[in-house]
Amino acid sequence: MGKNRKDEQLEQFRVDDRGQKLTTNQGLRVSDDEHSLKAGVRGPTLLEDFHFREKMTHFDHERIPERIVHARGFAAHGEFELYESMQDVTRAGFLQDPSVKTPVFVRFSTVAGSRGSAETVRDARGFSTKFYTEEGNYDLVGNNIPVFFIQDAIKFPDFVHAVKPEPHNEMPQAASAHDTFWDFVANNQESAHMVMWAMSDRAIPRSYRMMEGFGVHTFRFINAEGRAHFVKFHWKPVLGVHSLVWDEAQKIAGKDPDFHRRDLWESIEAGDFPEYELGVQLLAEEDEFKFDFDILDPTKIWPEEDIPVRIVGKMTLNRNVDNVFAEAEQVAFHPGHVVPGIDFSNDPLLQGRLFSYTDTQLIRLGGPNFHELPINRPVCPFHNNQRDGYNRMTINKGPVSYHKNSLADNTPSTSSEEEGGYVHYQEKIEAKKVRGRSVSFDDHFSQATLFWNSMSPPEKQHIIEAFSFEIGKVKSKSVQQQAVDMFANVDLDLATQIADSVGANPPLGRGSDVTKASPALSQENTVKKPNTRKVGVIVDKQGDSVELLQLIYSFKAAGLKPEIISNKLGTLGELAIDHTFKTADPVLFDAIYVASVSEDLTFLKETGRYLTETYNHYKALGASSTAQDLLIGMDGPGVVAGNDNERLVDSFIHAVTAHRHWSRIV
Ligand code: HDE
Repeated sequence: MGKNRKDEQLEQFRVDDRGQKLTTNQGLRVSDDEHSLKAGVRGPTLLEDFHFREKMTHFDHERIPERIVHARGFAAHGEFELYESMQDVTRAGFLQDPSVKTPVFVRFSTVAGSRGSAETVRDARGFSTKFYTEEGNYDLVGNNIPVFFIQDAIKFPDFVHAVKPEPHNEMPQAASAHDTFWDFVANNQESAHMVMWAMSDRAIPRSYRMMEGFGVHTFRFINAEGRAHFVKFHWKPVLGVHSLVWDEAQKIAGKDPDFHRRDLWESIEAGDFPEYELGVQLLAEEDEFKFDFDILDPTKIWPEEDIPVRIVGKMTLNRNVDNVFAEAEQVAFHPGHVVPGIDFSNDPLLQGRLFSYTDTQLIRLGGPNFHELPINRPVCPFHNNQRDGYNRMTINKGPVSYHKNSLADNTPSTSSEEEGGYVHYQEKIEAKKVRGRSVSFDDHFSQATLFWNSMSPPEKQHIIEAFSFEIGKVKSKSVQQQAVDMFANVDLDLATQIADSVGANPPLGRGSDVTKASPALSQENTVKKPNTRKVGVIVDKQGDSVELLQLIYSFKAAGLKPEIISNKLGTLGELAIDHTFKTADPVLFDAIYVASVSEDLTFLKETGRYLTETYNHYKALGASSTAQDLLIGMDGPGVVAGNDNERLVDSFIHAVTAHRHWSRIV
């Protein structure tokens, strides 16, 4: 893999300490790093021990404030390439020439949990992309859900206070299943649409590699002639959109709290590079008012069936970070980092974000020079008259640090639009200064119902169960009832089932008249591929090693990722056993295949546990001829056994590709 411009730039900051002499930060060689300087080996430590003081002081300052939201995240490097020039709609340099590859850095995150929280919690996921373009950094700071909880940025602190752990006891961590969140929801009903997504399978993704990304807001594209289009951004994962089941997600939170970063890291290390296609929905300016929703309202989608998604390029994540803190933690995204040809709309949520992100970096990264950190530096030159501040790294030469000047020939100089200078889109505005919201933002429920209508029966069932879980955890009966009554506006049957489950009164409200659906919203219609699916292969260490080798080969040839599980580590023929029953767990696999069994009772019990759990999570199960009896009683689709091992392997791969077998009765 060749180095792109960002890799080359980062290279000068990389340090490999291996094989080097230990020194202080001043470069002084250290003779002893085991003992502090003392007055006698049993005596007190001396203040003059500068080495101890420097080491300890640095350690004491190793933490920076975590992000107030999206604290738990992980990131990777990659590249973006364009399929076709987009010059018809935007003059953005990186969207002109399909032969140009733009380096990117992408950070995925959960929203509510703190930096050490589990990754598989029910939550939206952040999906932030920094494009290092020749015209400066462009940040697309999105989520895996295309709408948001609120319509005006001024409500963001309230929303975040409500979803975060409750302040009196700091519980629960990384969870919305508590009173203040649902109290906020019921009393701020613009949240209805996003809550539907948050209660759906979208909020428990199987992998960062298998979720969509959305810019959420309406942005603007402007072409070289100055013509503008409204635009919504989409990332579509090449592997399709897939989710965990809730029971599994909760168990993984304990078995492997790093599940999503491990998945991303391992895939990239293995060369299975995550890929996402970039899609845009475009709307001519004159069509702004043609819809039954306001295109500036961030609680609304543009249904793909009405405004098609034009697929314009692909992003490939092909390199893991060298250092999580230096890169994933210090990266500073900002929806206001734009390039010529991309501009904002008046979405009041977006407008507030344009303030918040720099403000948050000032406290988080300790001052105004965070753009100098290696991960944040543009790959193009940057020059201005900003000076000084904490941790300034650039050494600006000369006496001039002001504009306009004559001493430096009035440089750095501004650029005309033709020379690449950013010119804001000249939108005409005639308005009164008011605190208020347009009445066109008032319909909070139609698209929530559209989402509900678009779900397949199992997806609907999961939503009912998620609501029942979340509202069931709420202690206040009043809040429970308010939430039930609110969702009667989305669907009466949904609300009635939640009420029944949480012991609330049957909902007030008459349901919805909306019958429209958007099939693109259902995960049932997503791409399904076997690639990179993790299969736990259970073997008895006395089993047939040649048969196992053949099996593993067939699985790998189909794109699956087999890992071998037995009661003890060691080898079977030339294959290493990857896990014991205890070091792995069925929830960590997409499917289980029993290749051979032993008579040992513990072995049989553990295999039974693996199979039952996998069956209950609707995942594929397989057993070769000698092990097929273990599947007795596990009926329904996705369970494959038999005597013809070759056919069996094919049917098993087919069963894994289906992702889940919802029609199973568990
Ligand atoms: Fe953010 N958001 N946000 N947000 N957001 C932050 O910026 C904020 C919103 C999103 O991986 C913070 O650097 C306000 C929508 C992502 O580093 C902060 C509002 C969407 C990330 C902030 C929103 C997002 C953040 C905290 C309402 C989806 C993680 C740390 C107006 C389109 C970026 C930071 C990363 C992070 C403010 C709403 C996505 C506080 C005020 C809508 C993916 O500045």
